[in-house]
Amino acid sequence: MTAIPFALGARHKGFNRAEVVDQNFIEFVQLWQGHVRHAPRDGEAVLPGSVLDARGFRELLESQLISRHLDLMARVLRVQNKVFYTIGSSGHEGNAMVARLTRHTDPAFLHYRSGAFMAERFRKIPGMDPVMDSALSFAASKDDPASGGRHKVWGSKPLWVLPQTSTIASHLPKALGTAIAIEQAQRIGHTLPIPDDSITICSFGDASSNHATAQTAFNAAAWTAYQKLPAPVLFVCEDNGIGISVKTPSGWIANNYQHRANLDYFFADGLDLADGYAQVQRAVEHCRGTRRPTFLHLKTTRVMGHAGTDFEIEWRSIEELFAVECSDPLLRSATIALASGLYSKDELLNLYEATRKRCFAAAEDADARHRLTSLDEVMAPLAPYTPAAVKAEAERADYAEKRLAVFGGEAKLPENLPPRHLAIQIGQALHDLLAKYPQALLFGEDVAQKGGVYTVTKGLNKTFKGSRVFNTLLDETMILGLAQGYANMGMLPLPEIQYLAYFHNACDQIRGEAASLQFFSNGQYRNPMVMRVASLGYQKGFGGHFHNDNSVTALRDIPGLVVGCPSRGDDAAMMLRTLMALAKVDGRVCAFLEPIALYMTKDLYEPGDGQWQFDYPAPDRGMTLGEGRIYNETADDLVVFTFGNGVPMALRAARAIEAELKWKVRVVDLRWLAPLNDAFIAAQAKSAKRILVLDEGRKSAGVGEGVITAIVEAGCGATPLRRVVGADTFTPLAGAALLVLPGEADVVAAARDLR
Ligand SMILES: Cc1ncc(C[n+]2csc(CCOP(=O)(O)OP(=O)(O)O)c2C)c(N)n1
Ligand SMILES: [Mg+2]
Repeated sequence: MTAIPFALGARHKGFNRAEVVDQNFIEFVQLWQGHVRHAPRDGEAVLPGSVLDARGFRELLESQLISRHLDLMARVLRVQNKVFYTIGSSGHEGNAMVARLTRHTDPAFLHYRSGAFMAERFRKIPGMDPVMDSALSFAASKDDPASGGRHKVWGSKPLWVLPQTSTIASHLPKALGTAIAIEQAQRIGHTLPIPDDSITICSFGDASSNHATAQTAFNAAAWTAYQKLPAPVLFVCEDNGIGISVKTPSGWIANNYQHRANLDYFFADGLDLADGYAQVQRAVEHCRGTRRPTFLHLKTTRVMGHAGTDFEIEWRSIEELFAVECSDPLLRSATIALASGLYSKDELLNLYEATRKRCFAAAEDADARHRLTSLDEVMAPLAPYTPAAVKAEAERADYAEKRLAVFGGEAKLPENLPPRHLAIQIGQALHDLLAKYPQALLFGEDVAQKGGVYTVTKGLNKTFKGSRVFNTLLDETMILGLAQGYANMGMLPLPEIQYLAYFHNACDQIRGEAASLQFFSNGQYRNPMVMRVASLGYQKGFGGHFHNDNSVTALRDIPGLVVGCPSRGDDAAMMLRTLMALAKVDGRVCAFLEPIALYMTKDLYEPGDGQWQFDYPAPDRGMTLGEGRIYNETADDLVVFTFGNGVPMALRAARAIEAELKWKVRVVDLRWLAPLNDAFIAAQAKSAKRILVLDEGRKSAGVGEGVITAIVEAGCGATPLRRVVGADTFTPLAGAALLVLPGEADVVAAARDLR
């Protein structure tokens, strides 16, 4: 590492460290004195002993300068309101080496300090302009090719850079999932959209490596490799020694990762292109060749603070700042440029200034472009829905032969069997869907040989084998990371979460990640999936809170997510078809809440009446998103809106109400909890004399609130209305559980109250 003369930094005690860093580069070049070699030709080592050749160095240097000047431009134009993001890449420009040494078809999940990586990857497709594309993103322009002006993200469809959110470490599980998917696709005969020997690249900061979501991915990667299964992911830890203002203990990254079994550690000096290149190359080649999870510890530094709003001078000593600024990798690159004889001082400074000009010109151009100006524009890519195509796909039944093989002949087709209950019919529907979609995979905890805790998935593993139906490690975050990975590679994942309480444990993988991908990529990337979750209460006093969690709230407000909840087997089968069609056709992320307490329910009114078993719908029958089921449609004395366990409960209560109050009762099963079908609710409410909303979830922010809002907004606020709802509490064990959940008697009592 070449130190810059101390006097240089000492002259700049200014508040604006971006200006200081900028000036440092210029003065460093002007004052540089050293031996100048005979300039190497393209193909010759840039410096003796370096693996990097002259052309490679020139291009990397250019990428580094583009990245630096984008940062400097953003700091200047932010205050003029022309740029809306100032987290930069300064000090991390060595990551351009990772881009150069990988392919543009290696899916990349990038740290926010990836300006130089992007500039370098842009070279891989002639005609693309990293400066203009980045400027459009900084300016939140509608023309931004990454997100269409929705966020400043590093992303590109042609360059296989999937845009990431600001939540640190949240991208590691899906990066690993994508690596695993690359290999698994080949085992199930699925054609990948990228070459078979691709790897995934996943970069993040040193502080972020401590996050639970990062640790989850490292553990799962090692767990996979330990079993000799391939997982070609290149984790790139860009270690600048700090996270905002908190220093990473010196040596922590090496100490923590150097000797982790089944996570192969490599170090590279990201501050020095001449030395670092061979080190990065070793890591990339190891990952691609061995298909093992690889941890590249890339030494970086951070100049110009965490973001434009971080005035380091206010909380760090000036001596420390000088020292950091002296480690600026661009000063080392300048030394290589000059010492190698590739650039004269004037040529280097001209290149520096020309790059500055280019970045500012692009930013001014971007500022003049259109921005998002209407809500419709903003939301356009969030939740695409093409009803006719979804219906056609849901009802497509062109796999008759496969069905015969799966079910074992005509007589054993489920529609030819007697009526069955929910658990059986979900299992049958899943057999059907795995037969219909060769690219579908079903996975989760205990789902394979055991068939899940409630045996819903029993038999699938035997029929479709371990590459398509398999147990995962016990980690919901990783299950959902895997799902995103498979989806990224064009497969149709059906992840199972064992209980709703454990979805909450990993919620961000859907909330922050999967559900946001179409939005932040302007519809260019999609990660369709149907997440099945064993859900809700009423398990006859069994299980306590964590097996009876009734909070749908955390799912309902996730933008773009579809949530379905059946109350009976035939509906479940049709809903699953629709959800798979939504995933396949429109790339939607879907959740399917299976009411555990109804899995085995066969009777409705009396023990043995068998009235909660239904005929299996033939495979050409689907259901429209938002379509509810109405029982006793012409009744209007009382209309009960409900879902899930509430449906059979309301039907039983209706009998009692009819007997006691002589009212005719209509029961409306919503079936779709997000988005709620406001028009359908309004239509049902308008023809009601009295309304009851039966919501087994908790009182606050539950489905019932949405239903009542729709009723009031439809102008039916004057209709007498009561809500029967779960209490705002955790669910206790044993019989006490029924104290917190609505019961049949509560429904009847609420009806009396409406007299
Ligand atoms: C889950 C989460 N928690 C907190 C933050 C706020 N935050 C953004 S960056 C950052 C520090 C990250 O440091 P590091 O991983 O070392 O990356 P660096 O910025 O140094 O490159 C924090 C705490 C966040 N974005 N996400
Ligand atoms: Mg850091």
